[in-house]
Parts: sequence; C-alpha cells; structure tokens
Amino acid sequence: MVVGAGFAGLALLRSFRDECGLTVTVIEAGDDIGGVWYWNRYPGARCDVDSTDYSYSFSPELDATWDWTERYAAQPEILSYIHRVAELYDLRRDITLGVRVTEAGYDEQADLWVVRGDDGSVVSGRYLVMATGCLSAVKRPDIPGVEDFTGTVLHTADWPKDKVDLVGKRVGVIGTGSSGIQVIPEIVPVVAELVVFQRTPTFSVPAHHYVLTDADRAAIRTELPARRERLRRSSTGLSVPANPRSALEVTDEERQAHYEEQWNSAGFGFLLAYSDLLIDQAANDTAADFIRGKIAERVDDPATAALLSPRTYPYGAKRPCVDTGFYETFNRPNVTLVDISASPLVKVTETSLHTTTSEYGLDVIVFATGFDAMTGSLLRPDIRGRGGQSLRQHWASGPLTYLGLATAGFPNMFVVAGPGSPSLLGNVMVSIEQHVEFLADLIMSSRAAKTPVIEAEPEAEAAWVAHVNRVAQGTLYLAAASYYLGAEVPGKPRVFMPYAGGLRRYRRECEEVAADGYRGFRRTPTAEGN
Ligand code: NA7
Repeated sequence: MVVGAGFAGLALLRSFRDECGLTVTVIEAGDDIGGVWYWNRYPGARCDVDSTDYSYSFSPELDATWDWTERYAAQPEILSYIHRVAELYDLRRDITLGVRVTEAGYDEQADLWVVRGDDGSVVSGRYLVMATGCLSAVKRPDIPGVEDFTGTVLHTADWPKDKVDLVGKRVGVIGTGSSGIQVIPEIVPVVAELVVFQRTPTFSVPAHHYVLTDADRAAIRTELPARRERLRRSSTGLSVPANPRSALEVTDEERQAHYEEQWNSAGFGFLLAYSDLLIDQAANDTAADFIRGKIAERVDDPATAALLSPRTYPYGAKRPCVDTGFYETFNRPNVTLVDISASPLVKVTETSLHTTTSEYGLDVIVFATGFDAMTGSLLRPDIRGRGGQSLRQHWASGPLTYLGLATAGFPNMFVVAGPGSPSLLGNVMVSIEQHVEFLADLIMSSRAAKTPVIEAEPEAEAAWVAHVNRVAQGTLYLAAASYYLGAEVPGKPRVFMPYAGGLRRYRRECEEVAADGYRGFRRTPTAEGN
C-alpha cells in the first residue's frame, strides 16, 4: 500500500506494479492525483526548479511525448503532466481518491499492515510506503477570532478549485516564504490594496523565468540524456553547475562579478555560486551582502528595503526563494509591508486583522504560512508498529530513521522523501526516483531470499541519525529557525531533519548499504514462515 498520489506515490505505483509485479493500492486524500501540485493552486504557484529537471527520468517514451512550455512550469501545467503520466501508465485504476488515512497498524501475526481511512474503509498489505510529502501537512496559525472574520480566508496550500475573485479587494497576505513570494506579485495588479504581514524576511533572487521557444525545446531534447545523468550524479539534483571554489579565495572584484553573473541567470542555483556559502559564515556574508544590496536597489523606500532584508540568519539556512518581481511589488502605492516580528498579530475581528499596534481592514486574508514540514504528514495519522508502539512515541524527540527510509520497530514501513533523506535540500524529484529504485530493489531482493519482512535495525537507525546530525553540525543550517530544524511549529522537537550531505553522497551511502547485503536492515521470513 502506498499513501499519497503525488510524484512519489505515482513513481512507486509504476515501479512496484509494472516493474516488480507487486499488487499495489494507492490511497490519496485529495479528490484527484497530484499531491502538492493538486492542493497548491494559488495564483502564481510554480516550481522553483527548471521543468526539465523537475520531471520523471524513467521513461524516454514519456519524454518523447511531453514538451514543457515554460522554464519553470506553473501548477496547472505540472498537474497536466501528472495526469499525462497517469494516463500513459494506466495508474488511476490502482488509486483510491478522497480517502485520508487516519490509522495504520502492523499485525505481527500476519505480517501485514492494516490501514484505516476516514471513510471507514480498511485495507491491508505487506508493505506500507508513506509518500505523503514533506511539505503537505498545512499549517494554519492559531490567531484568535479567525472564525469571526466575515470576509474570505484562504491558505495557499488549500486554495479553492473555483476561481477566487480578488479584483478590487483589500487583501492581507501572511507569510513571505516561497508561496507568499509567488502569490504577492501575481495578485497585486488586480487588488485594491495589499497588506503583507512579514515575520521573517526571506532571501530571494530573480527566477529568470521565461517561455521556452521551439529552439529551447530542441536543445533540451538533444541534451536530455546527458543532463539527466548529470543530475543523477550531482549533489543537488539541479542542472546549475556547482562552483568548486571558495568565496574567500577570489578578489572582491572577481566575486562581485561572479555574483552579478549568477544573479542574472542562476535562479535557485545562486546558492551554488561558491562551494562554501553554506559552511563558512564569512563566505556566506559575501552572498548575503550582495543580495541585500540588490534588495536595496529594487525597493525604492529605504525603510521598506531594510525590513525586507534578512539579517538574523545566513543566506540559504532557511529555504531560499526565487521570485519574479517580488521586491518591486513594494514600490506600488497600494502595497504596505507590516513587520509582525515587531508588532505580532493578535486577533482577527469581523472585518480586520489586528497587530499589537494597528488594525487593518481587509476583505480577504491569505495564509501563506506553510506546513508542519517533514514529519507533519507522517505523524498526523496514528501509525503503530511492533507491540502497538506509536510512531508519535518513537519520534517524540524528533524523527528517527535509517537512511530516511525506514524506522526501527515499524517493519515493512517505508518513507519516500522523508526526514533523514536529502530530498528537501535539493531537487526532490531526483531524491524520489533514487528512493523508489532503492526500495524496489530492497523489497524484491528480500522477497527473492524468502525474507520479505524488512526492518531497520535500531543500531543502524541510531548511527544514521547521529550521522545526519554530524553532517548538519558542519553547516550553517543550524543558525536559522527554519522548518529544516522543526522551528516552524511551536513545541516541535528542534532537530535538524534533512540529510545535508547532498544527494551524491547519500546515493553512495545507499549503494554501499545495498552492496553490503542491505546492511542495517534486518530481513526475516514472515511469522508464518513465508
Ligand atoms: P514557508 O516557506 O514555510 O513560509 C511560511 C511563511 O509564513 C514564512 O514567512 C513564515 O515566517 C510565515 N509564518 C508561518 N507561521 C506564521 C505565523 N504563525 N505567523 C506569522 N507568519 C507565519 O512555506 P511556503 O508555503 O511559503 O513554502 C513552502 C515550500 O514550498 C518552500 O520551502 C518550497 O520548497 C516550496 P517565519 O519564517 O516562520 O518567521
């Protein structure tokens, strides 16, 4: 059984069913497939990674029949792509839509997972793969009085399917992460007034988005196999080359010229301008200063530019953004930036949003406040492993995984793109495909050896968690209150969750584990001896 029919769930279904010959059922909470790309329908939603790189690599047939229209695909086009994949591989027949998994328990006698849905349905199967996404459990801040608001309340990650009319409205957007940064410039031309409530400023660089021409597409097609191989072997899964040099080993002039060049083309890859931006504070400062300088150039009012300039954490330590016209939005007369770190939001009334110092009359409130990241979608259902132990209990002090894929005491349960994997720190598509390949091989080789029950050994899990922590210690990631660190939800354990060693190193670790007879996984026959 697979939970979730986003990119990960669909890749699992195709691989496990069509390549491994397993019987697969996918359970999906949404009324349609697509995962984050189903739910995040807000205006301006688009991928931050080049469409070509943010697509499946398993099928030349699929590649041959699909052409992206833009450098970064918008949400509707990504969803169309997902629908195309489902059609091409006849995936829908094994997907149950509109059922949210509420419980999953391991039956130790039968060695089966028993999964319950919110519609009362019960299904069971030998393997349970959680493909529920690392950014899918929607986070709605608990501001008193929201239910009294007579206007419209929206969340970017749960945007209505029907068109929302924002023309001539007074709109407040809370949050300036990737979603806020995309939705704000998109809606500003039509709204009467826009009030942006910012708690922490974000580092954003220009996306350099453009419509692909026939010539672009022809070039992409020609280089696709080599590009895919490059991505597969890279540390980030991005096609922007990583500069191996230190930011501190070049002259100020040379560095400035390089940043300028990257600024004018790299998009998300700006983070790869030098090799030590995420490990050396002095190196990071050079990039952060450069970006702050650009913000000052793009925003007319110096006080607003200062508010939009991050100063409390290193560039890249929180998920950096790419934008199209975000900073310029604040030069419009109908846009106000409110610093809610200085004056926090305190309440909502029928017509207004209140901070400690002011009241803002609004027709629409947009929460762009993100997710309970990485663990949210895994801990919202009640998952119980051996001896009825709950995952919530097992992970009470933070997620414990082996390779980010399995957790001790929960045999035959796997996670794709979960905590402990590098998925959030690079192109998630490359991680997803690597995880799916690894799991397919692990499961099939275990079944062939008549040891189909697979469980992470506690020692292997402890060693991996320690390794993930050790790798993070050598980076600047720990210097920001980010969702990588569990800081996005009050009371969440402060543990660095993604694997910061990069995709290349992670893939090598997985290959070594496999070559070593899947070291760290205990593989046994079923209780019934099958
Ligand atoms: P993010 O990146 O988590 O951003 C959420 C934003 O909302 C961020 O600016 C937060 O400020 C703000 N926020 C969150 N909770 C609150 C509360 N309670 N009050 C005020 N402001 C709040 O989510 P996105 O949806 O933008 O992007 C998610 C991912 O999608 C992104 O990383 C890409 O991978 C694509 P904070 O920084 O916490 O102070």
